[in-house]
Amino acid sequence: MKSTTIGTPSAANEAIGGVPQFYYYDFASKGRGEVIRLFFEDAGISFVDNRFSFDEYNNKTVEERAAVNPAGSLPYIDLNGKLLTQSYPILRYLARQLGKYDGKTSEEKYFADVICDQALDWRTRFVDGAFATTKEGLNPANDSSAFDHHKDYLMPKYVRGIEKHLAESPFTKAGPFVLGAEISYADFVLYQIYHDERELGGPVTELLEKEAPTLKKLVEAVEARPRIAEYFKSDRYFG
Ligand SMILES: N[C@@H](CCC(=O)N[C@@H](CS)C(=O)NCC(=O)O)C(=O)O
Repeated sequence: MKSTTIGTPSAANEAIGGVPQFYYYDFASKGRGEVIRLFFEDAGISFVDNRFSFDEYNNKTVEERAAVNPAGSLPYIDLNGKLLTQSYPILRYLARQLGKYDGKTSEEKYFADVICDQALDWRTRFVDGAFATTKEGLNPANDSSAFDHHKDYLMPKYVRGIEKHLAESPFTKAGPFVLGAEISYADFVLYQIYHDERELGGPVTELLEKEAPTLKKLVEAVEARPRIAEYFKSDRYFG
């Protein structure tokens, strides 16, 4: 496992209760875990980035995995002995500890959750297309037909649905983010599935250009966040 300390402890670390030990696959800058890294970067949270190679994690026993996460999956966080699991609940928890990134009213929180859920469905389909989860663990799929179907039908279906939702929302209309001028955790979730589609060769950028102007604006606004732009240029970012 590779372990790297990122950043220096800040007021944001104090607000969340320390410097998190973060555990995920060594999957460049992709995947569910990367959403949490983006959040850490944007919020100025120092963390220890622990990266398992696929073989290392796949070779762990069920008991070893369940000892830190009952679901046996990655990512998870150890925050001074407190184990946090499930990527989107982790984001919401951290957002609430910080008192930002989560919307202020019930209406705002609801809309961030609505968009997060659709991005979650999109990612599940993406992973089902591009990877195989078997008793040997998580590995790239050895047959490309499921990913072809994903790129041709499922990915455009999710992009069009999310675009419609965003374009019709009074919050996103004020833009550029899901909840308007202030970024929320849902923006990182949405950004990262776009990023991973793009990096794995899906025609998502062209689709955003032609059919999803609201989502395109949101993606550009995430990339323009000063700390995120700095991160993408740094040697911490692996594509
Ligand atoms: N709902 C979970 C899903 C986690 C998940 O499926 N993680 C994948 C990697 S992105 C994994 O660990 N797969 C292997 C497994 O579940 O055994 C979350 O968001 O954290």
